Amino acid sequence: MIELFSANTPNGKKISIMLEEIGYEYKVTKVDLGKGEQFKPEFKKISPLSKIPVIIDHKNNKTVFESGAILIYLAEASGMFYDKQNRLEINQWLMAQMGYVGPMLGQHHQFHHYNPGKSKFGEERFFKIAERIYAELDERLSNLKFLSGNNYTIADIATFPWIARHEWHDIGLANYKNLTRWYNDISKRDAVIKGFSFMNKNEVILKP
Ligand SMILES: N[C@@H](CCC(=O)N[C@@H](CS)C(=O)NCC(=O)O)C(=O)O
Repeated sequence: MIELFSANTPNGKKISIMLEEIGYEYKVTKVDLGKGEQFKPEFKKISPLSKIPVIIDHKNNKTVFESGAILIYLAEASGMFYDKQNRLEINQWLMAQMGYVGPMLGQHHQFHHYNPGKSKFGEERFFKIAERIYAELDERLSNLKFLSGNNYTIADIATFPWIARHEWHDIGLANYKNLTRWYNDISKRDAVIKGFSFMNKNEVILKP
């Protein structure tokens, strides 16, 4: 049994989606970030940087933090969504999500969605970067079904919950037809629908 320490954020949703996709039994332990629960000493023991998500694999007595590392761990354990023949490609797109797509869109959320009017520079900078990310992903998907090739992988699972915040981004997802096709294909998956609403059963995936 996997215990998932999480919150209802894109990084949190990556792991609930993956757990649904691989059909593992799991239990969610909510970490209230607003209340600062991530800084509690007992949580820091399993998450040295005080961040969600974290998993404990109780069967193997293993703890894993960092969403990319968790996805790799679960993909290796289940043998799913991390094809050995295509690992170099999958790793690149997974790392691009971890080091670029997620952190940049996260900053865009901070300046554009949560704190508009506080920093013109920040708003403009991250709006432009977010636009660039949409265009780059759209281009990548112009002749590929998924980010790492023609199969759905952990790179797509990592990226999807970030694009699912498209309403906050105000970029106009529908204008990016390849990215929209990818988004709609993933949105229809039962495991994605279930994993996406892991903390709020009424939460729906917004259409482009
Ligand atoms: N690189 C980390 C980022 C995780 C992350 O930023 N988590 C946020 C929520 S989405 C968090 O726990 N923030 C609380 C804090 O930093 O105090 C991962 O992908 O796991």
